[in-house]
Amino acid sequence: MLYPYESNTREVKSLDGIWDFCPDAEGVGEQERWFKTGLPRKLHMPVPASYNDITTDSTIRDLVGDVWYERTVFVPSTWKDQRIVLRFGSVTHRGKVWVNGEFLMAHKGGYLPFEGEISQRVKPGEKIRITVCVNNVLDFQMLPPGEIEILDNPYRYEKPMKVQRYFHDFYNYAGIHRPVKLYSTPHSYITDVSINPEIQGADGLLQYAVQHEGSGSIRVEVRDAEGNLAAEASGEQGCVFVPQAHLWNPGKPYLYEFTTILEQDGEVIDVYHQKIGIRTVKVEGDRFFINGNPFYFKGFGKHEDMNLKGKGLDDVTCIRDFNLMQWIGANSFRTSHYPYAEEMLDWADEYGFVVIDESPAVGMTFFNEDKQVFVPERVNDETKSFHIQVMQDLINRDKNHPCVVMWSIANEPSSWEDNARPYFSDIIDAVRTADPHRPVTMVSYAFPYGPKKDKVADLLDVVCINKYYSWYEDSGMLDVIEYQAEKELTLWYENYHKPIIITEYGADSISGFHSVPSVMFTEEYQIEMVKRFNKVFDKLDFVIGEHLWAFADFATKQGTTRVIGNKKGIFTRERNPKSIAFQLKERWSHISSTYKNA
Ligand code: BDP
Repeated sequence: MLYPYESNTREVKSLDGIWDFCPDAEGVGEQERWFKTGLPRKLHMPVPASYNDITTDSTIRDLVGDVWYERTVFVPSTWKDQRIVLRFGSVTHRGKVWVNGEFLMAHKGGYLPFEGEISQRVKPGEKIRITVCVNNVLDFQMLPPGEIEILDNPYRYEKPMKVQRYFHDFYNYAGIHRPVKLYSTPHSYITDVSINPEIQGADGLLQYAVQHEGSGSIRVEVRDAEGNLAAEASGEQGCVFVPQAHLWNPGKPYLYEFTTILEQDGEVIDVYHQKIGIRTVKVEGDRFFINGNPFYFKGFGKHEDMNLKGKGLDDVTCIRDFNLMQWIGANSFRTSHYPYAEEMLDWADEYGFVVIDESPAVGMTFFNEDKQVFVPERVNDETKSFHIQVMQDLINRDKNHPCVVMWSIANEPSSWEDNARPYFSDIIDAVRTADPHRPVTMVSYAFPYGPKKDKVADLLDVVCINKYYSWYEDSGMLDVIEYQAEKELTLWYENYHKPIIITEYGADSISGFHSVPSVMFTEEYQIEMVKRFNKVFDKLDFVIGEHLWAFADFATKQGTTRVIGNKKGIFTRERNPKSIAFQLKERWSHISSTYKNA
């Protein structure tokens, strides 16, 4: 799905701002036709943002079920004879949308965009009422999965209580998380553009394919960063040859503008501009190559997470994060554990950050041998079809971003279960069909068996491992790290002969907690742990990357192991450095992006 960028044939109106909001814990809104009557209660709710931390009402923060948003806006009077589209960047986890009381569309899945045409329902120059019902329930057919439990033990509860259980370690924020846009296109319009770059000597070759509605012919233009025409071609698909191409390199990005033009009888009908980069990715032997150079991943697993805004897209945090990642000398991050906002990937393209783009398949494990996940009553064929759909939508959304170098199909599933293999092998096949050009990975924890019982790793291009020696296992015993890390990573390599990225390692540290000798939760323990892991990475040639867990502290559900959230951040939730940040900055200043260049 194309991002709604403006052009001289397309206009965009932002619907971000304060919407009316009404909780509906009992789920009566649809039956009572709130989309016709208007919301019975009108609280103020900013969009984009999670609704959880905005009010002071715990029944809103902890609500399991529906909430409603509503807003009236003018459709610009200049949009006569235009196709008009309403688009949501993400609604977490399910959204239903009505326009002027009439049902428009429904979407499942909290981290990808959806849109609907409303040209036939609205009149330019008039006001429209948009009503959205948002549902935050997680079940085993959703990504991430979850389970509703009814607590009805009369000895403990006065009346039955509904609670949302989930098995991932970040707060189940919900709401309209990403920008809402109304946009116009001509009635004949460009629907999709796919671009795959190749490098031939000093030149770039862009294989492209365009889809459009309505008649007309296609022409494409490629302009350099100064706006000079670098190449052009005609036809719905073909190759554009860019002589003496500037490459998009990690830390040294160069972006071209790729313009797609739909014309008829010499008249321009529709124009779509997007930025693209010329770069290649390939995994060969023990190396991950970007533009033919071996790449070493230095960076983080991140979260979309901020005080008050929760998972709402926040430009301030977004740009601050890129500045901090540059300051510390990182070159990459993983969109743990779900697809991030499209705007964030645009910035990664601009800043030259390399991205591992992850699906929302997280928490598909109980870390327990006896309780299986991949069984008909839990993660089943219906989940798999949805998972495949999510991967296809994700690839379709992000395929043209040079920053995206690899797809991650899941984080820490029970990959030792027999049924995990057919499940993930179908997903991997679907990903490879949708994008034959990028490698595929899955992030493993491999609890409790290491590589021996893993049923999926041999199907992947890169093995990604999360490890917490001296934290969750052997807590407080820093001395075990080097022995255990070297042993287990070597075992993974000997089993699969694939390059390995450590996609998570880290310790909670509460900013301001200190001790000598170090103890868990102090800033010193976090530093010592990381140093010991690093010694092993430096020794093992097949380790091609290190991503700390996590970039910043973040919110989680409440529990005895979390003190107001997960504190494994290298930065605090407010984006200030902990002591470990200076240690990493020093280390990474000596490690180039092509470190371990064989
Ligand atoms: C890993 C998970 C990550 C958690 C982390 C932790 O991938 O989502 O936040 O553990 O416990 O296993 O800090």
